[in-house]
Amino acid sequence: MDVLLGLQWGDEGKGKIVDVLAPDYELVARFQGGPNAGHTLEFDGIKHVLHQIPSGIFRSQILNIIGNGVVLDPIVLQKEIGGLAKFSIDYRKNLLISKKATIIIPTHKLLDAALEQSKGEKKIGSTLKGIGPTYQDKIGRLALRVGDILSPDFKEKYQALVEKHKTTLSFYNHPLDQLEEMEVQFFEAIEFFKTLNLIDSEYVVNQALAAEKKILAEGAQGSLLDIDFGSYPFVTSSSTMTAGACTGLGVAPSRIGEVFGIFKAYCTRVGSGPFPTELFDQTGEEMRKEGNEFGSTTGRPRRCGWLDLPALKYSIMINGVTQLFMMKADVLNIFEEIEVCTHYELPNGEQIDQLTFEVSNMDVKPIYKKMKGWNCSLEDVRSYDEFPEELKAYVSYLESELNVPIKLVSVGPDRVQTILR
Ligand code: 2SA
Ligand code: MG
Repeated sequence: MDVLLGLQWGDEGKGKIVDVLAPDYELVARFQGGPNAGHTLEFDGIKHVLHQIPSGIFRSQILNIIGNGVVLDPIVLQKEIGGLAKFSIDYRKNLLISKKATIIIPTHKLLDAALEQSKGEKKIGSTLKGIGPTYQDKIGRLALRVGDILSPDFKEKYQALVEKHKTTLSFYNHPLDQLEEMEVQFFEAIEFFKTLNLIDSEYVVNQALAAEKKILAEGAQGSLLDIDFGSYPFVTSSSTMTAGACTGLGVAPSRIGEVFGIFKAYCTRVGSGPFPTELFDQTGEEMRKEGNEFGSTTGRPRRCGWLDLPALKYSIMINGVTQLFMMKADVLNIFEEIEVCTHYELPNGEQIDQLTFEVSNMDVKPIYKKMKGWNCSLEDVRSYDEFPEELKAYVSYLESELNVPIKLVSVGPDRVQTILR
């Protein structure tokens, strides 16, 4: 099984790459996260954003699996499937959902909002999709799972959990007036959910591996948002790294093949938390505009900054990345000079290139290497040979620093603007 991951804070362009790689695979599986994800695919002049459904869904020969590690919102799923109607996709055949995936219930979303509000200035900047509270219940051994919806006492189990949530919500003085309407939608969605293909996905995945079928595990969010290795507490609540693909699908570590690490030629982040190379000036503003950096789930403007090598090296290390894919190089076309952060300077003047515990908890000053920009359009570039010298120099420099080959450079949103090396 190959794994595809974002190496930064999400939005690296994973959706586009899954779409490019998909023809080589028979199965595409999501292993963590849920409706907080926004994977954008563009083809035949159509732009489509997927949240919970794996990005292989537009290819009829691919089986798409939502694995046990995912937290699933039935209301969002019903809407998402509804949005696929115009593509005539046989989702009852091509979309399989693990009975062991966890269900997001309406009060999880209220709790997400209540917890964020209670944090004031220190809020995580969550997508308010109920991700944190749902994973909390999963680890706390309280959650409802997809398989539970088929049991006759589902409503009682649901009600017991809601009562617990209500106690917490009342502690935070959080209003419950939307709950009734949300519950009507939720139970409607549950009826629809029952008609879907609910399976024990670990068997399907391992049988496919035994039959030498090619599987692609599609990560969501990014390594710097990982619950263990991200900039805690400003992280998401799942394991966004290669190891998460093992637990989130029930696949042994020895079955992992290639690990594709996706990164943008610069950095973005939505939500709060440290971001050493963040630009607060005109340059950052231009990056956001040129890269159309707005959240695909929430529409929030993304924070923008130069590429951060210590962070990228860290993500490559914890994931065992074997191939790098660099996205959105064309966004840097507008700059005469490009900067890359090579080290962080600590308040005591020391320079380091590691993401230590301390670094995530203090203001560090990025030390930059300046490089000449290519400062021209890449629109018609179709091969590496046609790259301007400055872009070739950028790619070679990164490769020499990262010690992993950059196998693909994306120079635009279209499939043909994806250059293999
Ligand atoms: P959550 O909702 O509990 O997972 O939020 C916790 C942190 O994780 C960040 N996060 C994301 N960062 C980038 N992209 C994400 N998906 C959407 C997108 C986000 C959007 O593709 O654009 O539309 O705003 C994503 N999901 C979670 C989040 O910002 C918090 O910092
Ligand atoms: Mg996204």
